[in-house]
Amino acid sequence: MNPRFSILLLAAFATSAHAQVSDLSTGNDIPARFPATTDAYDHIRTEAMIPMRDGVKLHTVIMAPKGVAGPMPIVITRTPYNAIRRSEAADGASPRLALSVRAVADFEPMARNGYILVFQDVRGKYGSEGTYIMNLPPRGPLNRAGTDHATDTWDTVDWLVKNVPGNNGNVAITGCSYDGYLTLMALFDPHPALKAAIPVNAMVDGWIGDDWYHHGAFRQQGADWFYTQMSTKGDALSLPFGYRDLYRAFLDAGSASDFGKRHHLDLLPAWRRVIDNPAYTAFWKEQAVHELLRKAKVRIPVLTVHGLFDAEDIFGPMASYAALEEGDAANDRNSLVIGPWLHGQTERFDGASLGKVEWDSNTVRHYREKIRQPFLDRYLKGKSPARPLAPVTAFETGINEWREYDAWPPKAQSSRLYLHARGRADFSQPAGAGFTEYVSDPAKPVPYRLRPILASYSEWEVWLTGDQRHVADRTDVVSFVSETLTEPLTVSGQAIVNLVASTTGTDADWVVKLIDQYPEEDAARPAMGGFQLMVAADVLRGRYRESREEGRPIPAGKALPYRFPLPHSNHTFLPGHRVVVQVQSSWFPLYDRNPQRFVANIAYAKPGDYQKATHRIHHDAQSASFLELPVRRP
Ligand code: PG9
Repeated sequence: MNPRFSILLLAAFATSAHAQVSDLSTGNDIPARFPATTDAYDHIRTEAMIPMRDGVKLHTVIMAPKGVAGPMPIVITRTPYNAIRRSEAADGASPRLALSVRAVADFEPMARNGYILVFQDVRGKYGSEGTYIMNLPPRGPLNRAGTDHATDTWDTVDWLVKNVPGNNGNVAITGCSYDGYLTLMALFDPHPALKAAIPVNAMVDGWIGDDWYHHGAFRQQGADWFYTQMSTKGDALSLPFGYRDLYRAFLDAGSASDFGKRHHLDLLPAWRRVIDNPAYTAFWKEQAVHELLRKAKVRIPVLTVHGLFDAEDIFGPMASYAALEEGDAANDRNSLVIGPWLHGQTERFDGASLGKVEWDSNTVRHYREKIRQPFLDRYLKGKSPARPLAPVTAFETGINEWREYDAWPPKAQSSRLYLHARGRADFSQPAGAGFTEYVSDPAKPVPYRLRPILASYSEWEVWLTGDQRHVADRTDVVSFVSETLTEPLTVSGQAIVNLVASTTGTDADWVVKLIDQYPEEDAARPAMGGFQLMVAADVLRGRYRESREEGRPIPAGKALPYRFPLPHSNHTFLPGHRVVVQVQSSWFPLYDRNPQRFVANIAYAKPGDYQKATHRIHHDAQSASFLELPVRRP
């Protein structure tokens, strides 16, 4: 062997022998610095800690497309749900901006059209400094600090336009749900560079009809949101229900507060604030975003996005739109798009169908390309749209077509659909005496969707389009059904429930659903035969029938009026279909059970408070029960 070669071999052997015995515990497999492979990126991704006026720094991800000619506008999303997650592809890292922002917010058309995208963690969450207060109200009686989400947005916009290379000085803010609420918050003190806002499915009022209560009935199923969102600064914990079927999980626990205690929710200040404020007192009124917006004199163009089947914030968007509309006398700044969508649909999914119901076209793509992008291009790039955006663009379900209106709701005639004996419904007033009776037993509440009710979010979000036949034959659900329609019936706006009802108890919930019942057989869509689609539905906690501010016992046995609006709809009941009104007194476990015996706060009801009660829906000449339907003529 060549002596030189053998020396080399020896050296190699010695090195490897040495490596085998080295002390691994002194090293670190994670280097102090690792340069991510960003050369192939079509954008520049940076992270910054942006200082607010009180010194708190907010963690911000900035994604600027490369190679765009000319300065670019900025679109910000502020979130309590993790700015990093908002800016990363769900199915693996991608060098392409358009793919990266598909994860939670589908901003692909913005990426393609040369927009800088910015995602920021709100105070106290994920990478940001400071403390977190759920839905921190604007500065005022409920927030005495010198900062709020409006000032944080102002400071962020100011920093971005001064520090992000290549920006054109025009900024928009958008976001869905909580992020939509944050979008509305920015309107209270807008930076001059803030040129447009797109609140999507925004939470606006926690008591009237969004996340926490609907007309006083507590939405206890939100418990897992509190658990995940506020037990840690990130989202390290998910609520371990210990049950496959949430129906059993909540029933076995007892009241909402008993359920909360089981899972230490009583240690979370926000949970306690919500369950300890069951009436519409100053606590809720002072933070009702639509009421605050009414006074705010907003001058910024706003495009409000509403989903007709939004399981979380079905009240907020329409309420904030209506409030902003009051300040838009020229009807040129404030616009609305209403789609056949679930909560967050426009951000996360295509929109050709929802559950089993088909819409015959990709409604979300239409929104992203034909509505959102021209709106942004107009206000942030000064580009005139090919076709001006209508003040209101609304999808009409049933007919499955887009419609344009000057205002919402469009002109309609209020028509009374009366409830009659033997489960009939029609537009004629009842003549004789009568009532329909059912026994509501809190020990066997009506499930709001088909059991088992899984904790899975994807099952939850589509429930409003679920087939209502799953409860139609229960003895504690009463149905009033119209004749088969011979002509189309279009309902645009809010149906108003007018029940005259009595109970043998001293409190009761009234759940009312307006349903489109499909023909028993449908050759075009055989699987939809007899389907019951909930067009609009809601609940009123009976104790609030006279005053939202104060719950009052119901005098047992007394027929009393209960009046409340259902969420907006824009629906045509087609010939061959029937209109159905279902009434029931529980919607479990989404809403906590009304014990049907008046107690000070239902969230703290004791096992002995829950009692069966017999409820009557009256339909005689003097005490008629009906739905006022906003019927739109073609
Ligand atoms: N609906 C959720 C939420 C909004 C506001 C407060 C709390 C929860 C959301 O999806 O963000």
